[in-house]
Amino acid sequence: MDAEIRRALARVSDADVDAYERDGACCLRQVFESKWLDLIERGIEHDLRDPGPYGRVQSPPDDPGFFYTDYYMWRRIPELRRFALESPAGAVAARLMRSERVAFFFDGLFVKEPGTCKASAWHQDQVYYNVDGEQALVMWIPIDPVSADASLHTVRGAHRWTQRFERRMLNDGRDISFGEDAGAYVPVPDIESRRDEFDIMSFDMEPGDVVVFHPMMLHGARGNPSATRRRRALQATWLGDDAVYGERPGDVEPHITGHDFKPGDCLIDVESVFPRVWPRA
Ligand SMILES: O=C(O)CCC(=O)C(=O)O
Repeated sequence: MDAEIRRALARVSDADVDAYERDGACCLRQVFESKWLDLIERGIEHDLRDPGPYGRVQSPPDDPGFFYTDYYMWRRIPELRRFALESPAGAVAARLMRSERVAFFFDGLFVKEPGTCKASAWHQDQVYYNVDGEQALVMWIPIDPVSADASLHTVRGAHRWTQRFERRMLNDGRDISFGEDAGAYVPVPDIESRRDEFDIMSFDMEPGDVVVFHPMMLHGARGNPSATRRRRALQATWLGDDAVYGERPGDVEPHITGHDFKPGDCLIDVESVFPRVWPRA
């Protein structure tokens, strides 16, 4: 195992793995060294200059700031492809998921410029895409210092709740479930106006820190109240041994393309769609 991977894995204690399993999320400190943060920053700026087909402005025109998202950047942007395939992130994901093998699924971008009011509504990620199974993991990687108020918020233990919450577009709140199974989704509780009823976790974070969370976790984020500081975060999602194709009613985001999967098919066996990042070749 190379020294860089050893250093990253040394940042993940047994207590972190237990917290991830028990709470559904935890914050790991100083996992990514500056060379990876520089690469991510260059990749993010590349995407902002040259948005991809999934790039979207999420804030309304009268928002004093600017909120932009994108996904599947790794397919177009060499810096983000390199981070996905070559950084120690895959090894860290393997340890947290206790998975023998890890494949990369997709990346996402969440940029909130200073003064942005638009929030990221509370949601679960896994209901948006065709992945079932326990061994999937999301990393939220800010490249700017971010206060707990403006960073990612998760509800402790919500990955074990049985509900699947309604899937809505971030910019206009449109429900994207339809068809006969659409009724399986229930409204997201109004967490913002009843925050003290929920056990909400959030962290002051520095570049290099990462929040890892299970994709069934209920999570969201406020705007960026800072007058001067940008809030740029890369999201990276990884799949482990038990991740299989699952059906969803209506629209999905992101779409899985490049292979005709059937429900129950093991995803990480298909390396042309989900590049294997752990163990290293
Ligand atoms: O950064 C944000 O505002 C939201 C992030 C998020 O929802 C995600 O990573 O799935």
